[in-house]
Amino acid sequence: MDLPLFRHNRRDRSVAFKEYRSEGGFEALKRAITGMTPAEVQQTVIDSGLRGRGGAGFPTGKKWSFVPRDLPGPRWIICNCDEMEPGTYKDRVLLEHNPYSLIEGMTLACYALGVRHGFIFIRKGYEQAAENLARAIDEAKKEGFLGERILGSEHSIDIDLHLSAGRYICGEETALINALEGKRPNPRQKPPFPAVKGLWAGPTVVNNVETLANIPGILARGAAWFKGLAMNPEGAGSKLFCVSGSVKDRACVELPIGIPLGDIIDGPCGGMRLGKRFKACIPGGASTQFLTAEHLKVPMDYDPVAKVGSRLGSGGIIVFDQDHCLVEATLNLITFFARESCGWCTPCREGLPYVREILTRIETGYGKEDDIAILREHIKYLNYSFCALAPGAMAPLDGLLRHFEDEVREHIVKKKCPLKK
Ligand code: L3W
Repeated sequence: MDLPLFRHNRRDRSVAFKEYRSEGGFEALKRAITGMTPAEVQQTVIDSGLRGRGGAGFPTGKKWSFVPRDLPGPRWIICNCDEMEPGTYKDRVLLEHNPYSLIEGMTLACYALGVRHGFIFIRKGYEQAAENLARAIDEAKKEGFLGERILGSEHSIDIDLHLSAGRYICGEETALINALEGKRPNPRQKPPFPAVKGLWAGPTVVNNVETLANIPGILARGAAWFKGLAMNPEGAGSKLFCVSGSVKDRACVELPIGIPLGDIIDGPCGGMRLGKRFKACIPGGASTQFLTAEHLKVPMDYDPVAKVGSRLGSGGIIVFDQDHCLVEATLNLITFFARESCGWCTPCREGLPYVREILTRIETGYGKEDDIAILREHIKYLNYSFCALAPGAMAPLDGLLRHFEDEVREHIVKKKCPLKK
């Protein structure tokens, strides 16, 4: 199947500018700038059904339409490349193979929204991706696809690369905006949403790398083509799934939206490792609820996954087998979130270390029967935090208690982890 995101990829190196061009790269931008109005570009994205690929799945065209057009002063686009969600490495793979789709997609987004200046906020440590992007920006500028008077038109667009200071919270869109302004990266109150009041108080669209990298394909081949890529009738496009854990081949693969979960594991991932049995997986990065063997036929699209109590999230699938203790796995994730809390609000700052403490005592054989009820209460309390970090952290715990309460209770009754000798 001709899927758009990895189609220019070479096996073990980044595609070159010339190669990208000769395979049709930057043609969508050329056509848009010379023959489409910004409103037409935006309408095509709305019609395509593209949803945000960073985790929340918010409709991209709809987000763009929140940007007020009549306000004086600049508006901004930020590409969120602060990929730090445990289990998620898709944006890194995408950019290490091909930085051009993002640059072209971001330039198209700037054109559609009347933005003069865009920023790519990239995770510290993504050196190869950052190097590729810096080179791609230079090349695009030299060839007239970026910078002053693009392709001789009256449109000028610049893109800057900004290295994150390296904390998970910087990926939360409003914390990211604070970081970019040189402030401490605490999240801001929403509303106002960034689309209305964001960077330096101007309207700001924050989109994920994969989201923006999809725009050239949508403009080149049309909204109907994009919709038709999905395997389920209500879906649209392809999705990058980055799989880790107990599968034979851990890989980042591009597949149609709506492909059943089990087909990802048994297809490109070669099935389970060492003849192990599938026990559960986290479908979309650490802040999503566990899915179990009964969910292997669920189409991997936003609404079907939400219907079974989880989220498609970022597409970072972590697979567990029968020998994995899911109390320990959840504890591992909670430890990450407790460390990365910015400490701004009390439920998150105090609640996450407490949940970590309870899970530690359950895992090490010191759990008490009422710990399960206390954990359940905390899932409720931590949903009243300032931003999505704490509710996200509660997602795997919620899944653990929903699907594996017996395993948690067994730890408490046996006063040890039943999976450890
Ligand atoms: C204008 C409205 N804009 C919503 C915008 C909002 C944002 C987007 C989604 O967190 C999730 C989080 C992680 N007017 C609007 C509006 N918007 N209503 O739509 O908003 P929201 O609040 O649903 O999500 P969020 O706060 O952006 C994103 C989850 O993704 N996640 C995280 C993955 C992290 C990575 C990474 O490290 N790169 O991928 C995975 O599942 O937990 O729930 O732009 O402004 N009325």
